[in-house]
Amino acid sequence: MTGSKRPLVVLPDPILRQVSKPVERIDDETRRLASDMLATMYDAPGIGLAAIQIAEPLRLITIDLAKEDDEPDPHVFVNPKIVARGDEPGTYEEGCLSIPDYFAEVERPATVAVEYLDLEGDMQVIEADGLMATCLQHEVDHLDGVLFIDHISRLKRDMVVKKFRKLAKERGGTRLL
Ligand code: K1U
Ligand code: ZN
Repeated sequence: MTGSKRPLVVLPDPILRQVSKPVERIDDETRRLASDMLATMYDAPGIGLAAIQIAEPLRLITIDLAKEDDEPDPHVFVNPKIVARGDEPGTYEEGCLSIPDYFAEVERPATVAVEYLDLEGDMQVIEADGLMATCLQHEVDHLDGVLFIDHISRLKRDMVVKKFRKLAKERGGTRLL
Protein backbone atom coordinates (compact mmCIF):
# COMPACT_ATOMS: atom_id res chain seq x y z
CA MET A 1 0.00 0.00 0.00
CA THR A 2 1.43 3.38 -1.00
CA GLY A 3 0.58 6.12 1.43
CA SER A 4 0.01 9.83 1.00
CA LYS A 5 2.30 12.47 2.39
CA ARG A 6 0.58 14.49 5.13
CA PRO A 7 1.43 17.96 6.57
CA LEU A 8 3.91 17.86 9.46
CA VAL A 9 3.02 19.56 12.73
CA VAL A 10 5.85 21.74 14.04
CA LEU A 11 6.72 23.56 17.25
CA PRO A 12 5.01 25.39 18.99
CA ASP A 13 1.77 23.64 17.95
CA PRO A 14 0.14 22.55 21.25
CA ILE A 15 -1.01 19.26 19.67
CA LEU A 16 2.59 18.05 20.10
CA ARG A 17 2.01 18.15 23.89
CA GLN A 18 -1.06 15.86 23.74
CA VAL A 19 -0.87 12.36 25.17
CA SER A 20 -1.84 9.98 22.35
CA LYS A 21 -4.56 7.33 22.79
CA PRO A 22 -3.98 3.59 22.30
CA VAL A 23 -4.99 2.10 18.94
CA GLU A 24 -8.11 0.08 19.88
CA ARG A 25 -8.43 -1.99 16.70
CA ILE A 26 -5.91 -2.75 13.98
CA ASP A 27 -7.79 -2.48 10.71
CA ASP A 28 -7.44 -1.02 7.21
CA GLU A 29 -7.68 2.50 8.66
CA THR A 30 -4.68 1.76 10.91
CA ARG A 31 -2.75 0.32 7.97
CA ARG A 32 -3.64 3.40 5.85
CA LEU A 33 -2.41 5.71 8.61
CA ALA A 34 0.84 3.72 8.93
CA SER A 35 1.36 3.98 5.14
CA ASP A 36 0.74 7.73 5.24
CA MET A 37 3.23 8.04 8.10
CA LEU A 38 5.89 6.14 6.16
CA ALA A 39 5.28 8.29 3.06
CA THR A 40 5.56 11.46 5.18
CA MET A 41 8.69 10.19 6.96
CA TYR A 42 10.47 9.20 3.71
CA ASP A 43 9.57 12.48 2.06
CA ALA A 44 10.85 14.64 4.95
CA PRO A 45 13.29 12.79 5.08
CA GLY A 46 13.42 11.30 8.56
CA ILE A 47 14.24 8.03 10.27
CA GLY A 48 11.19 8.01 12.54
CA LEU A 49 7.72 9.48 12.97
CA ALA A 50 4.98 9.42 15.58
CA ALA A 51 1.33 9.73 14.48
CA ILE A 52 0.88 12.93 16.52
CA GLN A 53 3.40 14.61 14.18
CA ILE A 54 0.74 14.40 11.45
CA ALA A 55 -1.98 15.46 13.91
CA GLU A 56 -3.26 11.92 14.66
CA PRO A 57 -3.22 11.45 18.45
CA LEU A 58 -2.80 7.66 18.31
CA ARG A 59 -0.05 5.45 19.77
CA LEU A 60 1.52 4.50 16.44
CA ILE A 61 5.12 5.04 15.32
CA THR A 62 7.20 4.27 12.23
CA ILE A 63 10.98 3.85 11.99
CA ASP A 64 13.36 3.08 9.11
CA LEU A 65 17.10 3.21 9.79
CA ALA A 66 18.20 1.92 6.37
CA LYS A 67 20.96 3.93 4.72
CA GLU A 68 20.05 5.95 1.61
CA ASP A 69 21.55 3.41 -0.83
CA ASP A 70 20.11 0.35 0.94
CA GLU A 71 16.69 -1.26 0.56
CA PRO A 72 14.00 0.40 2.72
CA ASP A 73 13.47 -1.36 6.05
CA PRO A 74 10.18 0.03 7.40
CA HIS A 75 9.07 -0.81 10.93
CA VAL A 76 5.61 -0.04 12.32
CA PHE A 77 4.98 -0.20 16.07
CA VAL A 78 1.39 -0.11 17.37
CA ASN A 79 0.91 0.78 21.05
CA PRO A 80 4.67 0.54 21.81
CA LYS A 81 5.61 0.30 25.48
CA ILE A 82 9.14 0.49 26.89
CA VAL A 83 9.29 -2.49 29.26
CA ALA A 84 13.00 -2.36 30.15
CA ARG A 85 15.77 0.24 30.10
CA GLY A 86 19.48 -0.67 30.34
CA ASP A 87 21.69 0.85 33.06
CA GLU A 88 24.30 2.24 30.62
CA PRO A 89 23.65 5.71 29.15
CA GLY A 90 24.20 6.53 25.49
CA THR A 91 24.41 9.91 23.75
CA TYR A 92 23.20 10.78 20.24
CA GLU A 93 22.78 14.03 18.40
CA GLU A 94 19.01 14.07 17.90
CA GLY A 95 16.82 15.97 15.49
CA CYS A 96 13.04 16.12 15.13
CA LEU A 97 10.84 16.62 12.09
CA SER A 98 8.63 18.83 14.29
CA ILE A 99 11.62 21.05 15.19
CA PRO A 100 13.27 21.37 11.75
CA ASP A 101 16.99 22.14 11.49
CA TYR A 102 17.68 22.00 15.21
CA PHE A 103 19.96 19.27 16.60
CA ALA A 104 21.25 18.62 20.12
CA GLU A 105 22.98 15.87 22.06
CA VAL A 106 20.64 13.87 24.28
CA GLU A 107 21.57 11.23 26.83
CA ARG A 108 19.20 8.28 27.22
CA PRO A 109 19.51 4.62 28.22
CA ALA A 110 21.68 2.92 25.56
CA THR A 111 19.44 -0.15 25.39
CA VAL A 112 15.68 -0.69 25.71
CA ALA A 113 13.15 -3.48 25.30
CA VAL A 114 9.87 -2.43 23.70
CA GLU A 115 6.64 -4.42 23.48
CA TYR A 116 4.29 -3.55 20.64
CA LEU A 117 1.70 -4.92 18.24
CA ASP A 118 2.53 -5.38 14.57
CA LEU A 119 0.02 -4.55 11.82
CA GLU A 120 -1.37 -8.11 12.00
CA GLY A 121 -2.18 -7.50 15.69
CA ASP A 122 0.51 -9.90 16.95
CA MET A 123 2.43 -8.96 20.11
CA GLN A 124 6.15 -8.50 19.49
CA VAL A 125 9.17 -7.51 21.59
CA ILE A 126 12.25 -5.73 20.25
CA GLU A 127 15.48 -5.47 22.22
CA ALA A 128 17.24 -2.45 20.77
CA ASP A 129 20.56 -0.68 21.10
CA GLY A 130 22.35 2.13 19.24
CA LEU A 131 20.29 4.40 17.03
CA MET A 132 17.25 2.08 17.16
CA ALA A 133 17.14 2.40 20.98
CA THR A 134 17.45 6.20 20.73
CA CYS A 135 14.84 6.48 17.99
CA LEU A 136 12.34 4.25 19.83
CA GLN A 137 12.69 6.39 22.97
CA HIS A 138 12.36 9.64 20.96
CA GLU A 139 9.19 8.36 19.26
CA VAL A 140 7.60 6.90 22.42
CA ASP A 141 8.27 10.29 24.06
CA HIS A 142 6.19 11.91 21.28
CA LEU A 143 3.26 9.64 22.24
CA ASP A 144 3.42 11.13 25.74
CA GLY A 145 3.73 14.73 24.54
CA VAL A 146 7.45 14.86 25.30
CA LEU A 147 9.94 16.42 22.85
CA PHE A 148 13.70 15.90 22.72
CA ILE A 149 14.21 19.54 23.72
CA ASP A 150 12.70 18.57 27.10
CA HIS A 151 15.94 16.62 27.67
CA ILE A 152 18.26 19.62 27.13
CA SER A 153 18.93 22.68 29.31
CA ARG A 154 16.06 25.10 30.00
CA LEU A 155 18.10 27.96 28.50
CA LYS A 156 18.60 26.14 25.17
CA ARG A 157 14.96 24.95 25.13
CA ASP A 158 13.60 28.45 25.75
CA MET A 159 15.74 29.80 22.90
CA VAL A 160 14.46 27.12 20.49
CA VAL A 161 10.82 27.67 21.47
CA LYS A 162 11.22 31.43 21.05
CA LYS A 163 12.70 30.96 17.57
CA PHE A 164 9.88 28.65 16.48
CA ARG A 165 7.18 30.99 17.89
CA LYS A 166 8.63 33.74 15.70
CA LEU A 167 8.78 31.44 12.65
CA ALA A 168 5.15 30.37 13.17
CA LYS A 169 4.09 34.01 13.27
CA GLU A 170 5.95 34.73 10.04
CA ARG A 171 4.59 31.60 8.32
CA GLY A 172 1.10 32.07 9.72
CA GLY A 173 0.90 28.56 11.19
CA THR A 174 2.53 25.39 12.52
CA ARG A 175 1.79 22.91 9.70
CA LEU A 176 4.44 22.19 7.06
CA LEU A 177 3.14 20.94 3.72
O1 K1U B 1 10.50 11.82 15.37
C1 K1U B 1 11.06 12.57 14.57
O2 K1U B 1 10.88 13.76 14.65
C2 K1U B 1 11.99 12.01 13.54
C3 K1U B 1 13.45 12.14 13.89
C4 K1U B 1 13.89 10.86 14.59
C5 K1U B 1 15.18 10.88 15.33
C6 K1U B 1 16.36 11.34 14.76
C7 K1U B 1 17.55 11.31 15.46
C8 K1U B 1 17.58 10.79 16.72
C9 K1U B 1 16.42 10.35 17.29
C10 K1U B 1 15.22 10.37 16.59
C11 K1U B 1 14.22 12.34 12.59
O3 K1U B 1 14.19 11.54 11.73
S1 K1U B 1 15.13 13.81 12.42
C12 K1U B 1 15.94 13.61 10.82
C13 K1U B 1 17.09 12.67 10.87
O4 K1U B 1 17.60 12.33 11.91
C14 K1U B 1 17.65 12.13 9.60
C15 K1U B 1 17.16 12.52 8.38
C16 K1U B 1 17.70 11.99 7.21
C17 K1U B 1 18.72 11.08 7.27
C18 K1U B 1 19.22 10.69 8.48
C19 K1U B 1 18.69 11.21 9.66
ZN1 ZN C 1 10.62 14.02 16.89
